Amino acid sequence: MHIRYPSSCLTPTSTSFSCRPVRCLLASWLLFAAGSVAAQTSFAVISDTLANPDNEPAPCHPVPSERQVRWQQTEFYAFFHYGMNTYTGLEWGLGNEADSIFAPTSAPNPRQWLEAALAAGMKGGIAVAKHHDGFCLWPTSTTTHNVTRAGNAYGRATNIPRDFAAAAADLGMKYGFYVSPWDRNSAFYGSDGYVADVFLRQCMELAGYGSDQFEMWLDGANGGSGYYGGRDTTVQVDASVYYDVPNLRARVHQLAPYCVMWGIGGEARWIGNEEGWAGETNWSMADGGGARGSASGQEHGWQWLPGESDAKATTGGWFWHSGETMLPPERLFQMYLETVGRNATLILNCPPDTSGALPEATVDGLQQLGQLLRRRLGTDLAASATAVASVTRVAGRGRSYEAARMLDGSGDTYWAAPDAAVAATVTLTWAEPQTIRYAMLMEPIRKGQRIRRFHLEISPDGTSWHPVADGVETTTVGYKRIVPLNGSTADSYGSGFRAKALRIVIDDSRACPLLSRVSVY
Ligand code: FUL
Repeated sequence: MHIRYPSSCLTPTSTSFSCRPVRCLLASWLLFAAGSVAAQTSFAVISDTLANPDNEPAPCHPVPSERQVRWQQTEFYAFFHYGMNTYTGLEWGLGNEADSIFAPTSAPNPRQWLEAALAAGMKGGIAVAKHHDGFCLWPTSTTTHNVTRAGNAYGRATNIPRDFAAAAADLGMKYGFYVSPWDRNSAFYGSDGYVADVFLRQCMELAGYGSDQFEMWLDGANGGSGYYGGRDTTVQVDASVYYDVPNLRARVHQLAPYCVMWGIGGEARWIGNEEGWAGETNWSMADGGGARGSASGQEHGWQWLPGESDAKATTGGWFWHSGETMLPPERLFQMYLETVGRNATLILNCPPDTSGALPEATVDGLQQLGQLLRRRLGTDLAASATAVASVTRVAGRGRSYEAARMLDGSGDTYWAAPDAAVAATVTLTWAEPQTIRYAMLMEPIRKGQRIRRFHLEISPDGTSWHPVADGVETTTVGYKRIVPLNGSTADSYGSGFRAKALRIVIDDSRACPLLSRVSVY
């Protein structure tokens, strides 16, 4: 048997079979004593000895925090840019806007925003609570530049964080807030007082709107010209130290333990473009710099820093502008494939208009997107297939790793190869040929991101094989990878392929490969 030992996943805390000298000696002795045919059985014996009764594979570091795992599971969510700019037509307010300009023509309706997002298949949303202009969409104690001094009664009764959190809870959706570190209104911006007495307190007030929020967006746009309480000047800060991020993160997490601090918060990274695409190769690791952005991450990055792709669903800016239209559902579907389908999350911006609600065309467009997603990715043909793997890890006492674990609908169970394998093949076979268009793969990321190269093959009859997904960079998998079998995300529906079987060939992995789910559509 040809054994290749993975090098990058062995850790001091590893409790499974590993290359550390003592374990290797013990393993060799056991293998010798039991004879070569008992090699796999002796894994179970060893793992009992080493207090790994489930024979779990060792994590391949770095690994995500529980907070980052839950965040990644949100996958697809909405971005709602609404605020002072909605009423000035600007994208970046200067900070000198009179409070009275904020005057919604009816009561802002975050529930309507989230209902539309839900119809598109999104699992949550992030609402702007304060943009760079500094106007706060809740009655904050940190500045008078807030809704309590708005231009009409609808404005003065507005409390976006309160109503957004309540609507999300009602609809079973996740929620979070965008709070701009850069504040072009604040007289204190640039001083330590701004960080401690304004910005930190604003974040704490927002965290207080719900301990279950999943993300706080801490934008990377920082410093420049502004009103700054009448100073009308330019203020530059060094964002890497100015905001006292470690303290900010710790304080917010006391109130909202599963709230990922995005961007300068250092727990998730900008994907590096605002066009709705991630790299086909996309590692969830990087060497820091969450706000700087990277479409592909870094295989050898020291930190778990997963990518989020922010994109606009409309033709205008982030805020609503008269005359803008929705992008076609096909284009949004393509964005979905190129972000969620490439190990990133997608935050799709849908701006409410001056009434405080999403325009009808946006609601319609989101509904059509939801229909496309359901029609194309809603029926998992893998459910009626049988799965066989070329190699399978020996079961532990309370956990098994056979290929069927990829099809059981649970993200917690997974197929696993033995420690010594970094390549393997998994084959799905149907009783009758199926028409298939996409393959979806998921790694159980709690164990780290492992697969570095794979390819896909189909068989019309179960005996002859040919490659599919021509031209697709089938490298990383990560939390989720969706591969269009005709090779195109732009024209991915097509007539499909008739297949009696689909073979996933894992060519190389940082550590023994694991798959928690395979779906076929
Ligand atoms: C950027 C901001 O400057 C834009 O106005 C917008 O909010 C976008 C999502 O992030 O950095």
